[in-house]
Amino acid sequence: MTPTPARPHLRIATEEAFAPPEMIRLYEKILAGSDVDPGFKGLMGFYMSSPSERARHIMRCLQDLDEVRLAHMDEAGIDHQVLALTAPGVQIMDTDTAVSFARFANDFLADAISRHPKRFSGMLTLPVQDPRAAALEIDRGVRQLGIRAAVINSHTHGQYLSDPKFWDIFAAAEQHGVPIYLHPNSLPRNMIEPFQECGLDGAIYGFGVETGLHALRIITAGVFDRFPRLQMIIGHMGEALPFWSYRLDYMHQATVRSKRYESIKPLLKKPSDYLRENFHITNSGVAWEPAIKFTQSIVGVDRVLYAMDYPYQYAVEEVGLLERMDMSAEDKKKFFQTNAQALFGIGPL
Ligand code: 1DF
Ligand code: MN
Repeated sequence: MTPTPARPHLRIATEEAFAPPEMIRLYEKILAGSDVDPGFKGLMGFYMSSPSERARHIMRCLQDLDEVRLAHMDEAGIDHQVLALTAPGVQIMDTDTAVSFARFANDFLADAISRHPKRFSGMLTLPVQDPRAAALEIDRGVRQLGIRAAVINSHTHGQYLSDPKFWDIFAAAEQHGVPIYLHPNSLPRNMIEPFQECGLDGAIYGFGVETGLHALRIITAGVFDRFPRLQMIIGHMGEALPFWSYRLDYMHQATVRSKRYESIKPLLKKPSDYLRENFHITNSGVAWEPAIKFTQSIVGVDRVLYAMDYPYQYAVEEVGLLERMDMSAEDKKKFFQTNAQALFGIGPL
């Protein structure tokens, strides 16, 4: 194999998952209960019980924020990880548990960052079920823990952030300059069947469809007209939304003009304008030069960032593949390092 070339930039990976052992214990209780969410059972229920090598490797890596993870980062040439509590995080829990566990998980994350400040930064977990508490946790996380981004794992028990009842979260994020990473979740009960019966509900396709839908719902609900400075992040090459831009713009306008739906109202800008002005896109799971360059051409080179999706896609060879992209040294440095430093407030490393 061609060795990974030396480079004039650091590598910051921006969608990297962890799980405190205490959360795995809590998930065991949820999975032992009645009427378990089928998506949760199919996802975390699988990883927590499968004897397969992949599942056991993932469970071990998720729960380590010291030797194992740092060794893997060194092996792959990753200088710094932006950590996020793995999906579904606290969003599968009941509201009271979500509120208290989010605080625990964020303190746990802040501890790991303080043990390895050059290697880790992170995103706050939010108890979306209680939007006021989630807004307060953004405030606490920024002021007390020094964490300057947040993650939301798509829908919460089938509910979407396009509903104004959640918009206290957006108000707090905008006020604090906290970008929100809209990360996939397993599919909600009312969507999963046609995906799961053919095995396509997970990261292979279902995640992208559902998270892309969620991002679009946020756009078409007018969230960015109400919160114009709010920044969101979406992974997996924008969950294909850049590729949809032309059709989204054309059909959004046509739908508004025909007054076909109460819920599709006029927006100040075209859907693709919000992608360019309110979204950052990571290449998590997609080490593919044509898709990365196409996305840069749609949203600009300052808004496309590197991510590995450790430990779900711990693929060391992809780092070299991305280093060898035919791209200027300046743009490559933006992709691997400086866009992430600016967005997540990561200082000199
Ligand atoms: C998987 C993929 C699981 C991603 C994840 O979290 C995840 C997977 C539970 O392959 O089952 O974050 N991903 O982002 O692609
Ligand atoms: Mn992920």
